[in-house]
Amino acid sequence: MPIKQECQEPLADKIDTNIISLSRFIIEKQKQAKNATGDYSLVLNALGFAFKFIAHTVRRAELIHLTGLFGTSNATGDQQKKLDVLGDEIFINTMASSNIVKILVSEEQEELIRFETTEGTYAVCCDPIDGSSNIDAGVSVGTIVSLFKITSPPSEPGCEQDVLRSGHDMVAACYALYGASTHLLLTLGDGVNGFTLDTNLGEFILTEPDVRLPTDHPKKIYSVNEGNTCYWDESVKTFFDALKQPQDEDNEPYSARYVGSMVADMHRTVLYGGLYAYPGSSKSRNGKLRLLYEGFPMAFLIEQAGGKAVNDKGERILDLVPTKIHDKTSIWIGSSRDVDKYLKHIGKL
Ligand code: FDP
Repeated sequence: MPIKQECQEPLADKIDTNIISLSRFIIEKQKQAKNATGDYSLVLNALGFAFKFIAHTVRRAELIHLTGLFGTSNATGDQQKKLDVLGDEIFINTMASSNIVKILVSEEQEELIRFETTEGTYAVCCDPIDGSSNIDAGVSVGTIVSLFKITSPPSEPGCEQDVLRSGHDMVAACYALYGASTHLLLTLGDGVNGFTLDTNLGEFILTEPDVRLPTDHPKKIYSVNEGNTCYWDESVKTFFDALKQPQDEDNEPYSARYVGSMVADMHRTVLYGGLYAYPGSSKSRNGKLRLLYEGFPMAFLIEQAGGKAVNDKGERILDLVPTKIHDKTSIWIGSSRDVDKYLKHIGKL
């Protein structure tokens, strides 16, 4: 049957029938882990489902009247959008039904949520819809998550101490970016892997294995809200002024890029390299970003991809320990070369 054979060859060339879905990736990781109980896989699968649900909702937001304000403020004082509230609800229900998550910290909830579970051994900290002030303009938003294993027995009720821990205690971190496609960047502490949501298959597919920040991207980028310049310390102002001048390495100044949606700015930083910063200012000494569900997970991902993350004082973000669940941190994060420039500027290198 020569005709059949002619069809098969080109098709086999184009379509990869041995793709790695997020579910397969998780199962393979579980097989590699000694004494795995399957709990970790359950919680990662629950997160994957929450991202798919939010992606689906964000895509339809305008059609189902989910744009605009909800009319309330969240735990951190920001005006809540309708999508913020829905994203939060999706997270609460998905984590509760996993039966393996004991504690949820959400940007949208003042107090941590304790789930009724006898098997819960994980704490999830999340910003369900980060960058939500951009939603109505159709700009990419994202979800950011840090995951901790709880050390107290499942029978004991969860408490704040289960998450008020050093960033080194995280067992996983990830973000989902709802852009032209939905991307998921995940670290389990052994590198970073990137997945893209195939909406027809309903699966995240591994598209960027072993992500590393580039060291040779043609553009050097800094990313910061320069509208805050008048509130910055002199040292921050002089640092960014210097980046706008030709640099020693190539005689070219840096380019500025700022979406104002942290996940979008970080995804660009992962792909193109560069420096993202949200420094402290006279308005807010610790900047704006939250340590538990913005600073920690982004620092874990960036370090695992070969970069660095520090605060204004040059302290490593992962060394910090929050004292309250919604603590803020200043942040300088991205390519090692660029974070090192800041560390040299403040005399810490
Ligand atoms: P948003 O308030 O829209 O949710 O931490 C939240 C965040 O967005 C980040 O995603 C974003 O990078 C930052 O705030 C933007 O803050 P500015 O508007 O002050 O630049």
